[in-house]
Amino acid sequence: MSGKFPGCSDSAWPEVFTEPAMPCPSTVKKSGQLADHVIRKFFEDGFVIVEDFFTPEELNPCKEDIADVVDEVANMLWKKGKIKDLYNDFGFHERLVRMNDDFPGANILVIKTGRVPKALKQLWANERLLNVIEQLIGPNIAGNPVWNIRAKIPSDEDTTVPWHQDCAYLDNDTYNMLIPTAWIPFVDTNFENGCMEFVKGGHRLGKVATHQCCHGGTWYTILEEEEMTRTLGVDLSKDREVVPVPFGGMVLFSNMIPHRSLPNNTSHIRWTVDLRWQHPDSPSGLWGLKEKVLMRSSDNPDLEIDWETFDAVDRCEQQKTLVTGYGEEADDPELDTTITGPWMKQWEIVHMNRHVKV
Ligand SMILES: O=C(O)CCC(=O)C(=O)O
Repeated sequence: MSGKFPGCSDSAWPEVFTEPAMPCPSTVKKSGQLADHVIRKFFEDGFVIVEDFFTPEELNPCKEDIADVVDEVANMLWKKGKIKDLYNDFGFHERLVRMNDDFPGANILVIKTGRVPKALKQLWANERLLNVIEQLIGPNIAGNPVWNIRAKIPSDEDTTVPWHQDCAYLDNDTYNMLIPTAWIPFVDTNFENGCMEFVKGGHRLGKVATHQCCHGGTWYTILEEEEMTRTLGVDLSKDREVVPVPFGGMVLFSNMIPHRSLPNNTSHIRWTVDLRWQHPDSPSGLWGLKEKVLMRSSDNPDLEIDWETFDAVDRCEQQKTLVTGYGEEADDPELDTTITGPWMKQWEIVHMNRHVKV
């Protein structure tokens, strides 16, 4: 970590692997910063829950922007005769469920949204949130290009994500980096509506277990429990933890920690976003397909975030270019509900479906 935390020579905390050593506690107090024991828990367990962080004023505009994305998809599907109604009477928690009943995969079209809505940009670069990220990776911060709006509709295989380490979706030049995620819900999340489950300490060896592709009818990688236990030295009978997070809270987690999300057994959508950050001098992990976006620079306190350049590249479109021939062709690209990407070449294909069909 030399040079990444200027002025910090404290070696009291062991380096686990190259980047992810816990930085020295900040001597400068900034708004939003978490207590040292919370930061320590992130490094020790691989994740930490922060129950009360965001105000409704910070989260509600994101809900409004997401509702606008749903509205755009609804109007597109309606014009093409794919849904029976615009379902305007249904709100944030249900409209997409109705759309999905008529056109399965409507929620994937929302997930594939290429540009970051304005309020999500504000959330991603939120001053207090960046002060927390600074506690994890230091004062120079970029947004990693992997971000997702997750519309987990009830009983939906496509949004029930099996065990994985996030690094399994990234190029192996990121394997010695810390890329923390903030998983931020727009509803109270719990066991019933499909919150996350983590395997405590699974990041500590700094290893990436062998994943496979693709799970069920989805584009997700698979980390088998036996492989996780063997390679990451975890004991699933005691290390797993289901992590409910209320509206206003978040869970911060490491790119090395094994985790999954549970099924949504309610009648409402579990809306969340996951946002990632990294050191700006390190690779972006997307095989050169899309670059990170600089958010904070210790040399330039007046930095303006260049969202225009970031928005100009659609990650889902770019990902396809490295796996040509993968995924079923859609007659109409606007109705394409497949997701393909380079991780499909990184891991053995043990199961074919419409996303990987070659
Ligand atoms: O939100 C989910 O359902 C899964 C999120 C996840 O696995 C991730 O952000 O890496």
